[in-house]
Amino acid sequence: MALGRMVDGNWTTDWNERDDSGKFNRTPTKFRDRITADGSSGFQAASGRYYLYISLACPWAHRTLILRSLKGLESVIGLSIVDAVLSDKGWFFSEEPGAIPDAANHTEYLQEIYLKADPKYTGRITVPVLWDKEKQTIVNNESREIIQMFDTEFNEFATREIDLYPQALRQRIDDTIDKMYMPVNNGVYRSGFATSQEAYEEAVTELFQNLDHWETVLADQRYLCGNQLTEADVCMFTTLLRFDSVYYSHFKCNVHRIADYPNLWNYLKELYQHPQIKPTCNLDHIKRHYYMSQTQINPTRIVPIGPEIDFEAPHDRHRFS
Ligand SMILES: N[C@@H](CCC(=O)N[C@@H](CS)C(=O)NCC(=O)O)C(=O)O
Repeated sequence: MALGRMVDGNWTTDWNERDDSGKFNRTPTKFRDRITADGSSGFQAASGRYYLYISLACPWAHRTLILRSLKGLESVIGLSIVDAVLSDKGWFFSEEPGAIPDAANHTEYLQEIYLKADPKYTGRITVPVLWDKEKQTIVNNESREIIQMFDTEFNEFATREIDLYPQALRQRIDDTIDKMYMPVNNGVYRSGFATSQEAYEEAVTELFQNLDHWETVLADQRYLCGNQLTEADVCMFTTLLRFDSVYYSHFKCNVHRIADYPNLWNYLKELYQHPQIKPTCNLDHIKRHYYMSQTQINPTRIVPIGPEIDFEAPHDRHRFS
């Protein structure tokens, strides 16, 4: 089992996103079209037209599942969930618990979707993927853009009234997501995928400086951008959820646990217990994915039993209401 990518439509396992100093450099995603409510982009919001491919393990894909759930778009946007563990041809569909086969294209491997969209595709085969059944192509494979489309362009179809990108807070939400991306969301990967001591230490130091910062922010307000849940919280949540079970040990992000930060920990429990978020969380897929797929980090593929974490324990965030 090795991480792979496509080069001109051919699968190769010579995966390498590190520079000479051992730093992990994430390659930008390639499909960046936009669905709009009025259709001016060529992709009009509609019910039944779009289909989402995700992994329950992946923090980026998890963001999109949460938005689909919070907005109540379950019957509007179709869903397939890949097997937790990567195969030697990347993500694949299975019928293991939690997984959902590909009902839109009936493929076996996610790479087939990328090749349908672009037979000469070069790049990684990542989730999330938002597929357009009408144009038979990938609209977008960048989580941050997908959550925004679900949030702002599907209001005609949403069955729950919630706005996680309110006009008055947009600049603040964008700045917050930008600010946490490198040190936190990507920071855990920069730490875990580093291949030099210097690159690792730089990433981990920045990560914990940033967690310390958000800990103080959450001492004074309920959510990252004030007292209202926004897209920024969804982006932070999916990283925090995986932290103590995976990033702390597998990615060596072990200066502190999230459970050691009173505000971050209570904030994490509050979000986990949200009735539309909890059903999207699957710690079994999360743990098996990282420990069994990233064999360059964990060659034995043994999945640790612990730690025991009680996400259901009472939280104290009501103090802000
Ligand atoms: N920038 C992308 C990142 C997506 C991403 O890296 N997904 C990972 C899983 S966490 C993936 O699919 N990796 C499989 C691979 O690279 O082979 C986003 O935010 O959507």
